[in-house]
Amino acid sequence: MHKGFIFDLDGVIVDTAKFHYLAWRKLANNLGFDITEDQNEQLKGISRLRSLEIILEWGKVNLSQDQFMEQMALKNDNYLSYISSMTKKDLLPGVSNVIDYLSENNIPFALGSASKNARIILEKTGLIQKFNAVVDGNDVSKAKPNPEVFLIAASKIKIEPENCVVFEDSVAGIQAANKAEMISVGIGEKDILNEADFIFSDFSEIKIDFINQLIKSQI
Ligand code: B16
Ligand code: MG
Repeated sequence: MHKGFIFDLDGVIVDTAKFHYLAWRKLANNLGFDITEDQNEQLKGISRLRSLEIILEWGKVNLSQDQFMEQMALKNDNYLSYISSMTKKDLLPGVSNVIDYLSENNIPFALGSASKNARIILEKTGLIQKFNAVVDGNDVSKAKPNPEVFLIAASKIKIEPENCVVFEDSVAGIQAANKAEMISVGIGEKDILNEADFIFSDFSEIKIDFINQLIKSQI
């Protein structure tokens, strides 16, 4: 039985959540309100468009369609300026060990991210060539917690969903993986990601032994 792995991007491979937060906060502040880190938690894994809708609800701000599109583009320009200087030094601790191990052992793995900027980040961090497939916000019509992004990723690496393992930092992403009947591995805080099958605070806690047990279906 062959196993495949699917990585979320923001918060799993790179810590871009902080840049999303800075850019959303700037937008909110310009519209006359603020957003907290707890609120930002609810935006993890959520698409850009849906995130802006939620933020405007929080701030009780109504925008015309044109203003909405303008604010969304401004947010992305700010976000792109924050990520412009990223390099492989920005990979989160321990993640490249796991990626290299899978790659060296010919275990298929894909990216499954809500971000439309995923390819830029994979290029900047030197990972784009290593992934067998990249599925991002440009490829999906239904956002996490809908499992679409992970199901497309599984089909691209030709592995049955129940044989896929998903690494995710967001509640919506863990729910998406569970709905797809994949094994969900939460990267982050235990009390937030309690729906995951396994939880680690980051990849440096994940031993190659654990990866091997997953590959051999021993856990
Ligand atoms: P973009 P992931 C998600 O990426 C982020 O967690 C979420 O905060 C962001 O709004 C979304 O991507 C869209 O990102 O604006 O770059 O298209 O965690 O699914 O890799
Ligand atoms: Mg994420």
